[in-house]
Amino acid sequence: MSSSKSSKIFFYILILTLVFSGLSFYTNYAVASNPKTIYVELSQFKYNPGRIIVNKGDTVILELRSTDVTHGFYIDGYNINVEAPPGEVVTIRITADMVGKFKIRCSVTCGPLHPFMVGDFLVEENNVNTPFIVSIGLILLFGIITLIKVMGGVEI
Ligand SMILES: [Cu+2]
Repeated sequence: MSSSKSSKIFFYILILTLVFSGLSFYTNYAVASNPKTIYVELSQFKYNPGRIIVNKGDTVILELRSTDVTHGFYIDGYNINVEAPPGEVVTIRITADMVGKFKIRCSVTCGPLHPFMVGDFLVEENNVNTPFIVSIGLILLFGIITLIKVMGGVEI
């Protein structure tokens, strides 16, 4: 194998790796399909997951649990504001009828960094998980290119 050929293969593997890491970053988010329960952990000073993604029209059930002190769960624009005392599971049901990005905020003063306890509630218009589909497409594309390069030695 010539050094230029192996460096090209290396290049494609590198791209594949980047795509995979981008994909895995994306899957760290909670993506709801209809209907779905999402478990959210509240602690000083964050929500886990910090980003909840649903499709328009979805009914999503959130199970909130605080691991330390009482926190609040307020969704800007969705008229939701509940308190989650430690050790309790607080269940809320949301019908995602408005598309957009809505801030989740802690509505209970829970400590010095309380104002920074925020998250995102994303309601998407489309039914498909576009970044996921694009990532899969890219992986297939680079996989095929790499196969052609390795198997046939064809210059592209
Ligand atoms: Cu808090």
